[in-house]
Order: sequence, then structure tokens, then C-alpha cells
Amino acid sequence: MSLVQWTSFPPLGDERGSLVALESGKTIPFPIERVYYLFGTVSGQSRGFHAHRILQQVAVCVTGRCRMVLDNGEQREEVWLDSPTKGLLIGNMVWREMHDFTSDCVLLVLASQHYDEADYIRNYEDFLRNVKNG
Ligand code: T46
Repeated sequence: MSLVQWTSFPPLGDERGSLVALESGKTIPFPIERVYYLFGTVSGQSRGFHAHRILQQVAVCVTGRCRMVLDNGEQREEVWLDSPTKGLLIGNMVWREMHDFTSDCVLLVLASQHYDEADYIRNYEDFLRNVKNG
């Protein structure tokens, strides 16, 4: 099964422009506990390089684009986030890296838990060990 799973956000546009609504239990498959966004990203600077033990997230580039690498310890896939109407579902125990941010990129992330540094696995070897040990 592919690691790349999308959720679509139907644009509720009219002649004035577009609007997207994100709702728990509808387009977002978990109760949203936190929202954050990355902006002012610097050309050539990659981010991420970690997995989460429990956290689930949906990431959407509301403007600009970036390349997301997903890795579950067995397979590695990459995808461009470049649409404000498509969210990428990122499950727990998935290593993620973000590369090639455009200078106008705003990456909005909806998260299933509050921020908790203890939920991060920031070392790839530790991540692989955790995957192997279930
Ligand atoms: C993820 C990817 C997509 C907080 O204090 N609260 C928060 O809610 C977040 C997300 C971060 N922070 C602090 C922790 C660091 O001192 O902000 C700093 C930058 O965080 P980090 O280096 O983890 O940023 P990224 O861009 O590498 O990763 C972030 C999220 O942390 C992560 O959960 O999946 O975006």
C-alpha cells in the first residue's frame, strides 16, 4: 500500500474567490488538537527528519510548494505538496522530510495532539529500531 494518502478539500468558491473549510471527522480524519504553519522558509533548507510515535497529521500547502518524503522503514516515497485543496495524511511512525520549499510556501499542518517533544523520534537509526521492535 502506498504511503501517500490524500484528503481532498472541495473549494467552496464563487465569483469572489475560493474558500476551503477543514472539519474534524469530515475532511480531517481525527479531532484537531493543534494547528501550526511553516512560512518564511529558506531556499535550500530542508526540515522534518523525524517521525512521531502517536501523532497523526494532515499537511496542506496553502500557497507555494514543497517536496515531502515519507518513509515507514520499509518503503520510501516522495510527493509534491502544491495545492490548497489537497491534504497529505501523515500517520504515526512515518519518517518525514520536507525539501525544496518555494520562498512563498505556507505549509499548514493540522495535528491530532498537542505539541510533545517526547512524541518525536529525531534519529533515523532509533526510528528503524522502533519500527523493527513494533
Ligand atoms: C512535523 C513537520 C511537518 C513547538 O514549540 N510547537 C509546535 O507545535 C511545533 C510543531 C514545533 N515547536 C517547536 C519545536 C522546535 O523548537 O518549534 C521548533 C521547530 O520545530 P521542528 O524543528 O520540529 O520543525 P519541523 O519543520 O522540522 O517539523 C514540524 C513539526 O515539528 C513536525 O511535527 O511533522 O513540521
